Amino acid sequence: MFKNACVAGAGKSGKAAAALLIRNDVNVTIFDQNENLDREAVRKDIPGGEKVRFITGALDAEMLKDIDLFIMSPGIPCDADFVSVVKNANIPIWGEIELGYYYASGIIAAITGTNGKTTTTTLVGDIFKAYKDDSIIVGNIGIPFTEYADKCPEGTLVAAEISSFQLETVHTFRPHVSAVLNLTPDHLNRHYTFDNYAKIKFDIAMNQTEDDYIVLNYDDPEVRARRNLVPRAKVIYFSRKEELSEGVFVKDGNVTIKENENEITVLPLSEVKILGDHNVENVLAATAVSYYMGIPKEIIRKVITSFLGVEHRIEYVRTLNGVKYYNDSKGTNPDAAIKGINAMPGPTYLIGGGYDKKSEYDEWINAFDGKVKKLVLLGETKEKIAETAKRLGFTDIVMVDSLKDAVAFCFENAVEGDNVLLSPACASWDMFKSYEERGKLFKEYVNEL
Ligand code: UMA
Repeated sequence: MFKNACVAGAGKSGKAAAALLIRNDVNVTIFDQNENLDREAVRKDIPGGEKVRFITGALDAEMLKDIDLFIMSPGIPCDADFVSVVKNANIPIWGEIELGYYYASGIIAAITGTNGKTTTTTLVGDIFKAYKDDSIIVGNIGIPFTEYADKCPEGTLVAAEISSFQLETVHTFRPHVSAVLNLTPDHLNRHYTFDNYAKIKFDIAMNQTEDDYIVLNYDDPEVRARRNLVPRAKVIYFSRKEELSEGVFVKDGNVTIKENENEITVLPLSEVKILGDHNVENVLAATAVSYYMGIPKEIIRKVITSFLGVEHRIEYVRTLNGVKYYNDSKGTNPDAAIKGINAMPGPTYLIGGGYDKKSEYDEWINAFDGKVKKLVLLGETKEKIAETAKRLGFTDIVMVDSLKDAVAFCFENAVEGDNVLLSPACASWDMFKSYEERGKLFKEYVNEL
């Protein structure tokens, strides 16, 4: 048992971790590199927070005296300068997911991949809730695992969205069913190489045993090529394009499970309301994860066919003067943004740009496919995206200083039949707290027009 823990990062993840530790009689110190951290505001957000000790700015060995556990928030890179101080003091370093797992008694389905995590996790969580109403949806989706981990009764079904950042600091975390939905380059400023990023994603399976399952995308060559990174779990493939000898796929327009020569028809794709090929993949993955978590197919069908999608993912906002506005703020990397533009039915004013994750934008721009009337750019990456676009022969570009200006420009110029899509291909952290804040502001500006 731990006595004195230090939690690095006073965001959502750190505050929930601190609260769980306090509930379990552990003394908590919060460390945050932001010297101007509003300690009182943080205290208020944590039940029992009046007891929390704070360290801000830099960390030294003396400050860690008596600390026997160090919790890292996902946004802090594992090679941050202060981490060597913690390592030299021989203090175990866990992430918030590992901490939640240590205190949890649920059965976990953990979903990772570059894109589709939020939609798939929401679908899986909704299916769990329809089966057992005390089920929970947690993780990178914006609800820390530690908020619920130690409060759940034995056997609670947990749908967890897990990011590569969170997987860097798990040690014993063992989901019963895991999933890697797809792999395209993302977060390379943190993970340096695509191969390194992909390996971290497969760490979701590192503690799974022969009794567990991992759901993998058969159609994604980068995922399939890494099948050997799964040490023990049984691999269940899903495919949108091929009928598999075993796994989950589309046959005669139906989502179908094939297991030990048995074919089970789950639902007709024609009844699915969320649009696009990427959503067919999310439906197949959610079916596979839920089925191997033991949920009956009738429940899987009922939930999937009534699902209308998640906020900030190609979310319809309103129609004004015949122009349709869509919020795809969760398009935080080029691959996700390609899905956004692919889903547009016609000419589009595309708002892009944001925090620089060292991504390349060529494939995104090549996917414009004659649909983009104007590319409206803002944020840290606007010059880089503009240079790439011009090199590829796309010159219909406008630079703006704010999201509000971007919305105003689109409103003034778009004509009946056009679409306005916020799908930035970048994270939000240069100008906003989160992609949620960016998406909410976009909707606010659009609704004020
Ligand atoms: N901080 C430091 N040093 C750093 C970085 C941050 O001290 O180097 C401090 C900041 O001053 C701040 C706190 O840490 O006080 C912020 O911590 P955080 O960045 O981990 O953010 P949280 O609010 O705790 O949110 C985190 C996840 N954020 C990140 O991974 C960046 C949220 O994922 C997640 O929903 C939440 O925990 C609950 O689990 C967001 C995300 O953008 C949605 N994820 C990335 C993505 O989806 O691409 C991976």
